[in-house]
Amino acid sequence: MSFPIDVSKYKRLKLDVSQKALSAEQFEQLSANVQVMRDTIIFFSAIAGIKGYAGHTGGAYSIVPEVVIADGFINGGESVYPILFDEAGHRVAVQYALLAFNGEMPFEKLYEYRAPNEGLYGHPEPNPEAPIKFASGRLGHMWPFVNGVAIANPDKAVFVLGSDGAQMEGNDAEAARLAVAQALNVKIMIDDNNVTISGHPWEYMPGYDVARTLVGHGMTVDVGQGEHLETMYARIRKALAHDGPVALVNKRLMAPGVPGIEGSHAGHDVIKKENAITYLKARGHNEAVEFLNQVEKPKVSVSYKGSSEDWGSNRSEFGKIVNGILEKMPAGERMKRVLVIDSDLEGSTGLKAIRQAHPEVFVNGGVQERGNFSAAAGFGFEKGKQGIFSTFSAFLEMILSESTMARLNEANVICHFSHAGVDEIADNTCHFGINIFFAHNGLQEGRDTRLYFAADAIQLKALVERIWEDEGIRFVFTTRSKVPHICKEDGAKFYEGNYKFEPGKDEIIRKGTAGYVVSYGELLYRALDAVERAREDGIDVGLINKPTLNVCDAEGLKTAGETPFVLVVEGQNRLTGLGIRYGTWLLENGLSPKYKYMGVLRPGEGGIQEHIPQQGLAPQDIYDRIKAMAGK
Ligand SMILES: Cc1ncc(C[n+]2csc(CCOP(=O)(O)OP(=O)(O)O)c2C)c(N)n1
Repeated sequence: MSFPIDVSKYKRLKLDVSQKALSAEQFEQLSANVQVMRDTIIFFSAIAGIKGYAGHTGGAYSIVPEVVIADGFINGGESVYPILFDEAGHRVAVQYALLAFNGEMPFEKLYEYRAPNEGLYGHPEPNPEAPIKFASGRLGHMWPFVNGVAIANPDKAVFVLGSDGAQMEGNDAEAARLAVAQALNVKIMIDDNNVTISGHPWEYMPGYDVARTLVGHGMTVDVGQGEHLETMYARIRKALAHDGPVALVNKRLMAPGVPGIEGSHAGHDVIKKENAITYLKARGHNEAVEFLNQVEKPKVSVSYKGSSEDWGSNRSEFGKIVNGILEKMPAGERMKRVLVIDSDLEGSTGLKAIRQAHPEVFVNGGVQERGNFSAAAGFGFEKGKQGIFSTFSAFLEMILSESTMARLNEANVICHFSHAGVDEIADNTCHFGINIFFAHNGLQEGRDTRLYFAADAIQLKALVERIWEDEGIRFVFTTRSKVPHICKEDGAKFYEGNYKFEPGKDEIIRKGTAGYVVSYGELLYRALDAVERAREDGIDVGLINKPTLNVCDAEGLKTAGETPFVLVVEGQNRLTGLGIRYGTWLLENGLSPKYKYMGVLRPGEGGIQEHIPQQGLAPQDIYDRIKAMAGK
């Protein structure tokens, strides 16, 4: 089937900075281009949604006018750096659309948005399959980088696509100051739609004003209507004609004109099939509707030896567990003792349940992890009080310096970092939470900083309840993916009943004599599957769970280290994870079994459950390694 939207209506514009207004013909073409590109984005992002790859429609759809105009100036041969950098990388669908419309990629490739091994990743990442020319995806990281591009290319203007969400990050304030002080020729076009993931900034962050903030930094700021194409053209042209940094603040609703998501934070995510169909039908794209009706979600059902058939979502459980603890506190005590700060990801990190049940302790802190972490830590400055901070594990890399200062201030914080590892990280490499051991940066003789990673939801409950009253910084990790429950040899759930979590203690899941696999988190049940199969094959290999990641348990170490081999299996970066430490512990303790460690090795290649096998961490890979180490 050929591409079901008539894309031939799109004609790339050639724009000229000396032309103050669009001709009637140019205006017509611009309008047609905007419409057909928007229809295309709705169509192909909906495919990813139906397939279960998630994604983002509204932001990409919204910024099409400025993308098409800026691209027209590049095509017109103006002195503009030929990349439309985007600080809000989740809007990558517009970049893929532009590649197709500019003939750099076949339109049919768009069907593969966020699919595994196709190069159309959840955020921009340069790769041979989709010729994206920059990487983005962590908010607040692009403008500072673009400043350097502008310094390196003093004869060119450099565009950045901005968003009101990304502008909350402190980095953007720094970037604005540098751009102003150095008179950099950066043109930032900000989609100021009053929508981020968990709501409307004007409601949850009253006082925040993108334009006034930038004026405060000394930027030349031009506020206008994002949906008014003539003035959008005139404003971009004027910004290009101006020597120095300019911010165009473009006001518009989220996903203007899209039924079901216009103006709503639901528009941030991928469009639902029903809404896409209503939209496409209204524009006469019947073939596209037919196409969507035929797309199916790939079915996957797997079960793992040694684990339960039922699965739990640890990241969602976290909120419920905290609620359970809060409920046991006298109501008047809660606000005095606990502060929960979300960084615009409450729906993903489980904090939403806390906001709903206990709004009195909850703050929506917006997209500003560093400040939010420190505020949580500052709340926990006094004994008996504690802050709870949460975001994705990928962004742990952002708060390291703050955690050092929080430790020196003897602050009490529980940090829930969800989306650890790579499992089901559809957002791809920039969202991999693989450097969680960076949090292990205190001093051996200083205050404890503990890293905890439960293997299933039952263990998580025991763990959080146990460490709640501890002091200092406690990092609790969960995954995006669900996990089954770990079972005993008789099939009963391992962590049910009288189980008590003991910080620092390794746990023997299966006893062995031939060697041991040491694992934790989302790799434990996979390792268990491999261990069970190896045992069936006559290799008496054992399995240890290491839920306290950064403490050497001498007893657990001895149990494993006195057997012929030890294999560490983890979903963390092989260069920074447990594997690089465990070998040292063995040697330090006079133990010298054969030693290997498996972890995350390479950038992602999209998809959902494909990530773990792509890293060579599937049960079969673990099984093969066990066999090799056992000499079988
Ligand atoms: C450093 C960092 N923190 C958090 C996120 C998760 N995140 C992705 S988009 C987003 C906010 C979206 O708001 P905005 O950028 O204005 O985009 P829109 O909702 O308009 O699409 C957040 C919190 C991220 N990608 N990077």
